[in-house]
Amino acid sequence: MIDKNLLEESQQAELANHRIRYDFLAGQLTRSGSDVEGIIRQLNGFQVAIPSWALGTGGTRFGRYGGGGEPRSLEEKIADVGLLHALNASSGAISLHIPWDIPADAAAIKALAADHGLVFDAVNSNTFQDQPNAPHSYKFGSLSHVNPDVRQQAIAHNKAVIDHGVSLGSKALTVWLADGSSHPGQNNFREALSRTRDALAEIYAYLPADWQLLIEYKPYEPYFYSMVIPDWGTSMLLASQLGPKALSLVDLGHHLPNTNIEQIVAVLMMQQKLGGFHFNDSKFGDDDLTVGSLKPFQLFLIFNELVDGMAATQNPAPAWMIDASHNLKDPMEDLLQSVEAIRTAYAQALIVDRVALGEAQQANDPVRAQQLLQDAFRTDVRPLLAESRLRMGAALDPLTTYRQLEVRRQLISQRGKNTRSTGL
Ligand code: PSV
Ligand code: MN
Repeated sequence: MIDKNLLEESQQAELANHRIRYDFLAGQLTRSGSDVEGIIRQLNGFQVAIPSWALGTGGTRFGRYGGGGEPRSLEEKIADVGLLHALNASSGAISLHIPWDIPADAAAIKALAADHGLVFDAVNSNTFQDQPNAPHSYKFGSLSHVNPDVRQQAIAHNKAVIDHGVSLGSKALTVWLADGSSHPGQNNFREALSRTRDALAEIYAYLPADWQLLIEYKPYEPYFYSMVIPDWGTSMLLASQLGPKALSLVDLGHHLPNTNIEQIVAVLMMQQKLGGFHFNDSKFGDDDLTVGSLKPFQLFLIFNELVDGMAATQNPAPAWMIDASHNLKDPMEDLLQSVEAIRTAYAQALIVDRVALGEAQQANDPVRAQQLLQDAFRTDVRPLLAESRLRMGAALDPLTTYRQLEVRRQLISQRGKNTRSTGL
């Protein structure tokens, strides 16, 4: 846990600088019509879940280079997320992937998380890896499999994941299916999709009344010819057929290059079907790069639609999560950078002059519309984020504090150099 006195001491010198920067920005924004206190309140309430598989080092099929001090258990993963949350006051939720992280004693795990100020976000099922004692293999699919026994095994797993989630206080199940084909002719597309829909309907029927089923899509990987749920249209089709508790989940890395993701967001929200978000950044595919590191403007445009959609549609509040596995960076540093990028895009979207934008659209004035978006995107909102953290007792600059307090060195000395986390 972070010692609050040490935290305060470490940033004492920076406080005066922050004040100058914040007062200047707040003054500027107020003059141009923004409600700065309202924005800070919205930022304070914005929490991005950390997935339990993101605290360890990932790898590729060509190898893995561990970073040291990785959490060896769910308890240590919770401690790591707690640490992030203590630093940024924005990572107050954890999302479990089962069976990578099965809570043996749910009450104790829930209490431990609460000690760190954390709640449990959506639980994720895993039918893309075979489990040691499972009678059936998912090599040729899970919910779409031609064999009803395999489908039943996958359905039972999803129900068990819901049970775990209920014991932890989660309110949603995220289903990502690795089902698909790598060879033309291998699958009957229509039959694979209708088997999937029927299997999802069984899982849907098992959901508690206040739960949601979030359906993720992905165009390729692990299969390279077809995926059963390749795109948002198929995901929304399934969600619409299943019922109001089923919604689509957008993972930024699950789009082909140049896809207009912000438009997908807008349409899903218009249909009240945007249930969740997995953040990452990518150059080529599902690259799991740091959020906002390559395409910050796209991230801003996405948040522009999210903010607009949250005000203008009846879409329920989506579940936010980072979905990335880190190969080179210290995972905790990467997560701090990712959360900061998400909050930056959110804050920039909050300062867009929406009335003027609507007028520009009505007047068919693309120059003015572009100018309005650029004004917001080019505003350095970092003092707003720092102010929000300061007011919540967190760090002015989480990454600098993380390094100053030598957190990773301490984790390595407690846990060892060669620990390995469950996950990817
Ligand atoms: C699949 O690529 C995915 O985005 C799904 O959300 C999985 O649950 C997660 O990554 C981890 O494999
Ligand atoms: Mn994902």
